[in-house]
Amino acid sequence: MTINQDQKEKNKVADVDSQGSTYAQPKFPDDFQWGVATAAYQIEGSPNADGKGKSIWDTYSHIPGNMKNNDTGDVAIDHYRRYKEDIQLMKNMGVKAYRFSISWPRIFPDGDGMPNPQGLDFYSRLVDELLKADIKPFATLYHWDLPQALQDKGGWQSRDTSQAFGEYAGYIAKNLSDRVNNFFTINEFQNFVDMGHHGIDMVVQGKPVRIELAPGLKLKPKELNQVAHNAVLAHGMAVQAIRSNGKKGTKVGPAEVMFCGVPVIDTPEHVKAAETATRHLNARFLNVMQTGKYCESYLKEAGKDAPEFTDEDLNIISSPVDFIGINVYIPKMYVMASEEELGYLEVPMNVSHPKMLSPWHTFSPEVLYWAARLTHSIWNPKEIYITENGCATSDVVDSDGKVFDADRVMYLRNAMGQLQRATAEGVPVKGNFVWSAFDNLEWTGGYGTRFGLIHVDFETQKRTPKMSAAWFKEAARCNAVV
Ligand code: BGP
Repeated sequence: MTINQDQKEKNKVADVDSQGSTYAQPKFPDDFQWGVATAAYQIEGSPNADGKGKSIWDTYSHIPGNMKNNDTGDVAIDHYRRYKEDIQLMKNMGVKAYRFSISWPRIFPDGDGMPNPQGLDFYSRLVDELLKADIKPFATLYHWDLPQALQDKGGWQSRDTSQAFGEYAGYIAKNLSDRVNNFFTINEFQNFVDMGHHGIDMVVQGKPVRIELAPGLKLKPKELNQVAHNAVLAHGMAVQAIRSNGKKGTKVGPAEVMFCGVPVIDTPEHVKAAETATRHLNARFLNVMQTGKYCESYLKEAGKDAPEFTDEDLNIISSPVDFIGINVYIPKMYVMASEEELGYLEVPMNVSHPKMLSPWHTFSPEVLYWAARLTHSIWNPKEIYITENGCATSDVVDSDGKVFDADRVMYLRNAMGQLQRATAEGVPVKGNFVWSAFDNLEWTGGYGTRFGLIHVDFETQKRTPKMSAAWFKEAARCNAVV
């Protein structure tokens, strides 16, 4: 991109965020957290450093054909070694809260048994550095990098994995809860269960898209439902372990990808239809975690393929949480009221529906409002966090070394506007974590899909804050949509 001198002057706005906006914007509540999110495998690199064990992603990404361009997380953005510089960049961008994930096989190289003190030490140093930068740490315990040793013993098909996860969670709480006050158990149950253990075929704007994650299995329906059950059981065991090992006042909750039905029109009958759809869409995960029951419609639909479970399992799964974290990118569907048995009808999405860069990513900022509002009305948690939202755009570094991602700014402004609307109506949303702080390895999409507020040159590891980072800084400073 080349720009002339005049435009350059105007574009200075990307650098002069410190001057501040002058008009009144709708504010978020005073205690609202302006955060960014990342995940261990997507940024850390150093897969064998300091006694780390192998994860299923180390295995999966090295199988030719699994990843775009055969990319792997071996180097990623080298965050394991550059974490201090990265925290400084976040501080400069006005970040107040950081959601990162802990790599289970760094802590327990074999998944269970003997912990690896050097693995813990990395996260301990990371947390200290964050606190020094006045950034609040929010740690996710599982962002998909299962120790390969546990996969070899049956992975999430085995309830021993749920048990091992509980023990790992307790160990982390014991060692980090003196400085980390908030823990998310598992990231996106629906996605790692279904995409990792069956794969998903979607039709997006008329085109077929297949999405798969490690370990890349294709299980039968009953086995898949059992994996889902073992995942929520692991969550419940982790909640209990954090309660008994963590410092008093330590908070915990899930970080689930919210499958949200957005009502076509905000009228009572369509909103009711959206609630019914949303409850049903989250039956295996959020709904059972919050209610301690698998809903009838799910059990009926699953029939003989329903998971095996006990009442005691349901008690563990529904151990009380302090908040619900939801990752919100797209509505699962638009719905309207219907006389049919389900009580709702899916409204087809036009091919002309606007979208962002990723094939699955329709631009539907109103889902932020509805996901928050429906989480509140259906499950009524004390607090809600948006644990991820953001978009990939086709960023380029221009000849002046700048990245003008006006479309990401547009996306964030609209999404945050919708979230502000929810907080103004009294929905207890306590914070938002933009996905992502940095461009990174976007799973099977490799390094081609840039979600960061900070651009990363994957050859040189040079970091460049994008225009959206300046927008974020100003919005966080004003605690408003700017
Ligand atoms: C979420 C994951 C993130 C991140 C994000 C971007 O599902 O929790 O880790 O990757 O999606 O989407 P993607 O990389 O799948 O395009």
